[in-house]
Amino acid sequence: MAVNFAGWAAAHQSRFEEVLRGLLPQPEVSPQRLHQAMRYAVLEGGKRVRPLLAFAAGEWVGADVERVNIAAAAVELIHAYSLVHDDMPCMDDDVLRRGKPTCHVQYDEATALLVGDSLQTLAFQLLSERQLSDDGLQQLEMIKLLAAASGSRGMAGGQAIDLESVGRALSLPELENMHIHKTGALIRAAILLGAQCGTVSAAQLARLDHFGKCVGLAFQVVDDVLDFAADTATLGKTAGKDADNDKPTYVTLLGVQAARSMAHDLHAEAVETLAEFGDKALRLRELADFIVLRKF
Ligand code: GRG
Repeated sequence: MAVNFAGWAAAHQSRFEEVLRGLLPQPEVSPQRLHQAMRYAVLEGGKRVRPLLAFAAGEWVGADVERVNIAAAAVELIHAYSLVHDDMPCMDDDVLRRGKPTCHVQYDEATALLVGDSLQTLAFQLLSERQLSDDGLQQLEMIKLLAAASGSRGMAGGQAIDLESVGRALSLPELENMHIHKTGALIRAAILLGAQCGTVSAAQLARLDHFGKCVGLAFQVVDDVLDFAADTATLGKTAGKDADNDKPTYVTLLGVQAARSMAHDLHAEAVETLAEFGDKALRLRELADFIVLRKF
């Protein structure tokens, strides 16, 4: 019997939680406090959107789920590290994440810094010690892809642009450039890595990359709308932070209605990109729906 999207997503989310539990250092292993804090930052929280995108892309190309587990975990560990560092006093200085105290509040700043460092290196350790592809060169390309998406020409670079933009009026292309790097790069990487765990043609990868670019940007536009329109309890993180921090967003630049309509346009473009793949791309299309319609 065909499983609906909610059932498919819930099954992957609970299965993936166990995968993460097994891959993270165990809490009783020394140094215990660091390992406990790493598990605190990663486990029992988050929508797991990036892993779900990797699983959907992997299923599309018939990839071995054990391999996709590792690719998805590497991306989620990088994502979790970025949230821990982003919440620290030297960046966004926030106290609530995923409905619980942020890592530096629950532990301390030095531990939070080391949690981010250790999650990032664990991601690359996993990608390099587990087999993700029958072709060793292809696997090296996958490691390079995640490094590029995470570093100064990807997510970390986007974060640097974000920090520099506080109190400044950015143009729409400047805002887009910031978010393509800060949020979009890792979302794109999740999709491409999931697909590269199987057999995928260059043409299919190009389609997936364009799909990822559209949903990555849509994700951020919706994030800006939710920061403006939703409450802290629903989001599990402090609402209204962008305005409080005088940050340029799609809402401040376009207004909330135009931002919503931009998210819908990006969604339409994403779905159109995969149109020729029909039912094989169903889960990816459903994830695009989820990203645009989400309430948290
Ligand atoms: C510190 C190098 C470095 C980068 C930080 C991702 C990021 C860059 C900052 C997070 C701040 C933020 C609100 C970014 C915009 C969108 C985003 C990535 C939201 C959080 O992702 P979700 O909604 O989070 O997927 P969950 O908790 O569901 O995993």
